[in-house]
Amino acid sequence: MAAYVLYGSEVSLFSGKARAYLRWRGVDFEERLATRDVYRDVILPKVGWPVIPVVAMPDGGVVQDTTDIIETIEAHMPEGPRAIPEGPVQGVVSRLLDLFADEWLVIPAMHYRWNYNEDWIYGEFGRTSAPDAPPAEQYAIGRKNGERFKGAVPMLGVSEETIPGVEAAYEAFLKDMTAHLRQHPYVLGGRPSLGDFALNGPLYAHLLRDPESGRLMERLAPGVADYVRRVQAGEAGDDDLLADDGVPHTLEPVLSRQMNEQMPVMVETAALFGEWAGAAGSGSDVPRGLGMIPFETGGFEGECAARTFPLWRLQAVTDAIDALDGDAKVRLAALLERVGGSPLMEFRLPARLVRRDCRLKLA
Ligand SMILES: N[C@@H](CCC(=O)N[C@@H](CS)C(=O)NCC(=O)O)C(=O)O
Repeated sequence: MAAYVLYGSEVSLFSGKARAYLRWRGVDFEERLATRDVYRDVILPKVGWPVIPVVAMPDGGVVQDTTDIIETIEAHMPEGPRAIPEGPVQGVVSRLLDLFADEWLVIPAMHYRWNYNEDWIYGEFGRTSAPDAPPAEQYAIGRKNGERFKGAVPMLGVSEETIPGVEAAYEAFLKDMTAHLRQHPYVLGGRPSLGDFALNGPLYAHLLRDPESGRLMERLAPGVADYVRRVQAGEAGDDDLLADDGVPHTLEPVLSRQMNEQMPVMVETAALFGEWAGAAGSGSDVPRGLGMIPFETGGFEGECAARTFPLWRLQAVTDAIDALDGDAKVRLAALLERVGGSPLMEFRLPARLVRRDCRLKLA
């Protein structure tokens, strides 16, 4: 029996991130499909709410949340290359990409899935949930399960007004990544690291594997499609990360888009979180959303939910910035200035978050 079990599915964005990491790290794991029986017998009793991926550890404990999974396994396996770079500026950039991939590229990932692949994905959801049921029953089950996810699409800000912007921003991202990958096989140089696993979430399960989305990626950015496959396969890479804690210049357009588009949403969400936290006691469960806020993507304006989970990833970024010494701080400040992210050097959440029992809470 394998030491670790990944409960997940091929259709799941975050399972793809965890799987790519586990393969790259050479972790002794097996993947079990998150069927309805697995939700009932494992996920709900151990995690408390229906979510994947979940990793069962050798000691019987479970970890939910991909970045926690990566951090926990890294701590269990002290030998070998680190997923989270030891170079301090590379570490901050990795945390930024983790935030961007998980919580911003989820917008095109969900848009293309639900607006171009809807019927197909119902079948996939059904095959995951009830692998032994006949196709018509699977489709019906998939439709029912899929409603919860489809309902998240407008919350992410995808609407008639914003769809042209969502698509323009995604296509611009593909262009920037194509240019980057011509110079470097991975985001930070010659081998994968956290940012690559994070990008593999939206880019693999939704944007490459969903048929219509995959056709688009193959047509517009075959180099990105190849990269997504390499990272998903757990490829080791032939070289190390860039020397001297360097960050490739070709990554800067991606970081610029994050600063222009995602950071204003983070700042607005943080302000609402501050208001909420002012009236909530320590240890309170943080609501998943705090109302609707304006946002902009690809030059189009709309509204999206002020989702709180991204603040948890943002806190990891600012914690990494707080841990920098003088020289690294100067180097990061110069990079952030070039990408329009200088305010991040000073910006901090109005209250701290913790994650306990697989839930986000006020510290
Ligand atoms: N931050 C979590 C996100 C996990 C997540 O959103 N998983 C999706 C499937 S890819 C899910 O099960 N969502 C259910 C929900 O959020 O209610 C992680 O990194 O693991």
